[in-house]
Amino acid sequence: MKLGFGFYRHMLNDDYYRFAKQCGCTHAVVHLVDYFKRGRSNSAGDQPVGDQYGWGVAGDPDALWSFEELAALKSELNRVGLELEAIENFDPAHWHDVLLDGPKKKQQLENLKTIIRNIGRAGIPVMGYNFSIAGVAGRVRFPDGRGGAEIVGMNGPVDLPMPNGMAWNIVYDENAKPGTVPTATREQLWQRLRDFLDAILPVAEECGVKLAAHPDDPPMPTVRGQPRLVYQPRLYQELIDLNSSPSNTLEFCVGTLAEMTEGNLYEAVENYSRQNRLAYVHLRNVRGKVPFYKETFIDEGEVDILRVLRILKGNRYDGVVVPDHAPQMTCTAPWHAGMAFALGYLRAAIQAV
Ligand SMILES: [Mn+2]
Repeated sequence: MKLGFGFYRHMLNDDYYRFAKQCGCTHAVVHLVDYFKRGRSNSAGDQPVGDQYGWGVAGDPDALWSFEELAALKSELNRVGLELEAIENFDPAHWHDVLLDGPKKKQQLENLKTIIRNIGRAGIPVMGYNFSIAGVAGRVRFPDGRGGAEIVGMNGPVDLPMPNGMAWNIVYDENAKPGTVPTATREQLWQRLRDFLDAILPVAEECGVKLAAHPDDPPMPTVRGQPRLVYQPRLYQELIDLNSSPSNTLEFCVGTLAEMTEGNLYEAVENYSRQNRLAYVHLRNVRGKVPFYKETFIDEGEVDILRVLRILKGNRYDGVVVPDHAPQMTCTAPWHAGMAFALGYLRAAIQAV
């Protein structure tokens, strides 16, 4: 297994590259979406949480990620000795109507194909995505992690309706007419996913790109009044069974699986890694289940991290493992310290198994 570093957009510079390398990472997972663009309550110093207004404002709908910028990013990372394993998440500017089944859906599916072709041509093996109407919404900060660390979690269901112009917890149209996004049915949502996979997977397969699905975080049946796809471990199987393409894979988030109310985490890790469907793994620790849980430091919480790694190894998983989030630590560099702690623990754990 390989240790990966998750770069948010504002971290794409030499200082962060060197920091990742110094932590022992060999691989990079890059978020090209700027989650913090004009966010009202969402600072770039931590993982994005936001409030009812979402994380911030989407990118430029006409600026599709080009081959040139992807290839330049890859060579920049290679120069410091990091492999670019995956791009994580589409920009809502590029696919809001794919999620919402809106009028621009057809054009946006074509645009996503262009992005996938560019990713493939640049030699990046994985595109991670999270097919979710409300996205990573409804989480809050708590001041009471170990030693008074600030941590993130959920403190009850959040079903306040989404305003028009918002998808995936980001505003894509600041001039949308007043009102809220109509609630989709569960069947409609699965049909939208099917349309997306049917359109994109053949292109991804042709280009040698794996399309990797993140489960719903937080894994509630509904968030902001909208249904969710993968909010129990068994629902990952339904996603896999929708399309037999080898590019139909998982961005396997162990922390999110641990927050789910049904099933057994270790059986889920065993089941999906045995099927050889994991494109890459998010690994962090957590205490509790939705709608009441808290992310914790990686060495506490309810997930036996070493047991998860042993199961992965037993099924010959040889891909990238990346801490998707880590609690901040009290010092002059809270994000760096929290991430270095998680990475050091994971590096030792990978060596130990
Ligand atoms: Mn995750």
